[in-house]
Formats: sequence, C-alpha cells, structure tokens
Amino acid sequence: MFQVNLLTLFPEMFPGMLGHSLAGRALEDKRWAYTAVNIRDFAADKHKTVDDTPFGGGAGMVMRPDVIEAALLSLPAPGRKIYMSPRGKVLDQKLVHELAAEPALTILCGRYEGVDQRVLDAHDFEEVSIGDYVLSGGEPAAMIVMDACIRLLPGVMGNVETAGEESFSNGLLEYPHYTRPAEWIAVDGRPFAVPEVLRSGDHGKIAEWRHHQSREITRKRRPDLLG
Ligand code: 6GU
Repeated sequence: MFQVNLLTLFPEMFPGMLGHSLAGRALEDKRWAYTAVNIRDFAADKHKTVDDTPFGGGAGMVMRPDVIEAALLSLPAPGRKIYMSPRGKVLDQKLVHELAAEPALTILCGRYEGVDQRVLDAHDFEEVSIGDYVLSGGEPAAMIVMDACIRLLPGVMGNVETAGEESFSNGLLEYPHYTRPAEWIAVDGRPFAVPEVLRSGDHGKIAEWRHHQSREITRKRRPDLLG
C-alpha cells in the first residue's frame, strides 16, 4: 500500500478532494493511506509556537526547524521526503511515476514565508513545485502530487489503456474527444459535427488522425514539449 505522511499545520484539510471520486474509492479500497500529522502538536512551549521572525529581517514568519524535526521523527517509516515549495523542481509526469513507485512519501507543507532551511538540509528533503505561480500554502500542492500518484497505483484506474494514451505519457498533448450526439446544435444555433473520420469505423485512419491532432495541438500550445 502507498503510504503518504503529511506534515502540516492544517491536518483537517486532508483527505479533502482525495476523499472523492477515483482517489476516494482507492482510499476505501486501501490502495493508499495517509497520516496527517499536526506540526503544532510538536511545539515545545505552552503557546504552541511553530514559527518565528526571520534572521536578517524581512517580512513574514519562518517555521522553526526543531518543531518540524520533532514532527518528522514521530513517523515510523517516512520514506521519500518532499517539501512543497515554489522554489522546487517542477513536477512532471516522469517524477510522478517515480513517486508513485515509492512505498512511502512524507510531504512537508509549509505556511507563512517558508521553513528554516536547516531542517530541509539535515533531513534531505527534495523540494517540489507544482508550477510557476505562488500558493498560500503547500497543502493544495501536496494534494495535487498525491492525486497524480494515486491514479497510477495498481488497480486504481479501471481502464489500463487510458494511462498510456493520455497527455504527456507519449510526450504529446492528447487528441480531442467526442461522444453523442454526432450532430449537436449549440444554444446560439450553430451546428457542430463530430469529425467524420471518427464515425468511419476505420481504426487505422482513426489512430492516424488522432496522432496528427496530438502533434498539431502540441505544436500550437506547447512547442517546448516537442524539443
Ligand atoms: Cl509546492 N507551494 C506553494 N506554496 N506554492 C506553489 C507551489 C508549492 N508550487 C507552485 N506554487
């Protein structure tokens, strides 16, 4: 079973969206499990202080290394340690496959301006970002990492072909999809037809058309993916 340990000031945010749909079913089926540890439970003082002002001055507060370390050491089997941070390596499908193959992850979710660098260094946390924008905290980013991993776990996705054909697994964006009705009239009266080739029954031509569509949409939207 895939075990995810979360170090967070907001354990009640979990499982959140991961309690629903595909991931929620997989959680019920015990294909993955999580433990959300409240970092504040490891604060040493009566005020339960987890953060302090930054050395050198500046805005915001920094999470204390001693408190985070105590929370980390409470875990019996932390596995691969990840710190969610916009400074990290940007998540891609290759890293998702790697993480999903681990028996356990421990994901540190920061709040405020960040966490003291020394606890990251001392315990070899890998910094992972989910993209070039800034969130107010690491929890939603952790859920995104987890969602991407969970759907790859054995037995989680019904249709095993789906994982191989989708965007990124072949290095291209996915081709467009269509279902009934074959001829659809939008609310403003404009007609939209399903491309004829998809109704032809010619599976060779359909595969060729889809591959062409994938290449074209990738070239237009994400030329960086074509190298
Ligand atoms: Cl991992 N954390 C935060 N706080 N913001 C982010 C992020 C992570 N990835 C992109 N923006």
